[in-house]
Amino acid sequence: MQFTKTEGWLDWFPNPSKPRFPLPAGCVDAHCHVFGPGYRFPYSAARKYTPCDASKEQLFALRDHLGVSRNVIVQATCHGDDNTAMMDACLGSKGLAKGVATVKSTVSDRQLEELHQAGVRGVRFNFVKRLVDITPQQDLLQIAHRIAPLGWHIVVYFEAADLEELEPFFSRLPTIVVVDHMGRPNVGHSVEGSEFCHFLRFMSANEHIWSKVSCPERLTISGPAALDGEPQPYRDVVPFAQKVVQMFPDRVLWGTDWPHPNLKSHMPDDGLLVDFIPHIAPTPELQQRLLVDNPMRLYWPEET
Ligand code: 0GY
Repeated sequence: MQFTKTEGWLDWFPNPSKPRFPLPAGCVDAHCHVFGPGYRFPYSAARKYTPCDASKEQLFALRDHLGVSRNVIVQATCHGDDNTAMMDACLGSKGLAKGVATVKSTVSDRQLEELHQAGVRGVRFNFVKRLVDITPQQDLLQIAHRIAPLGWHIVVYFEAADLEELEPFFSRLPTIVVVDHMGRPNVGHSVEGSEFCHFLRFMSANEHIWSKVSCPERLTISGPAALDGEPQPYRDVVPFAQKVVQMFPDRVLWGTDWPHPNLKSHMPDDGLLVDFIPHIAPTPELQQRLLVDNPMRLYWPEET
């Protein structure tokens, strides 16, 4: 089947720079995707966008280029609840990739077992209205109680404005809950402003909430800046991510978000996304927790 990607949607950065920041041994890219290829793994009929193909081979080549050791491949909405492309990538990774799936409440025990065997260790609940039709919370709770005994966790994606409404639901979830991209703060506001303070209070009050300090390319207003120009890549996002790492060093994850779905303004150089890390996690101890210890505890606990 042939698919044509959504108009205006950029292809990923073709020749990422070699990062200046040397990643620690065992670094995990805890948020990335595979898309198709569409002729092998067709995109969902209910999708809100059509991506460019991004295969497991291309993801693994990027992993090696950046000096990353392992990947967590997150099911993206364009594949709906058909997890086969993500599972195929995990199974083809020689144990170096785990997955986060999307399932319906009607998923069978056997399907959950197959997902587990492929390397899935979490499910994603997406509340971003431009990406999905919203699933009733009752269905999500049912899923949460089905996957908890498997030792899985839940990844949630939402916009900052929706936190207040969703907070009681998140607080009731029976597993670790990982928030994508710090709950998408408006980095044009102050890091001390009410919106971001709300997010920090939410994390402080709920020890089962973790956060990915990812996606500066999605959150930035100032832009990436050139390698030799601005010394801090994505400088307007730095104070936000730095604060989350500093306050919750054992509950943070980092990821590239390759191949960066839905970006229309600029496509990030993935090398620069690595060079963002020492600005948000300034010490080797913080870097080790963010990039190795925390994701290993969540996705490869048998090795820790
Ligand atoms: C991301 C961000 C986006 C898309 C998806 O599943 C998805 O389609 O997550 C987005 O458009 O903000 O984390 O990949």
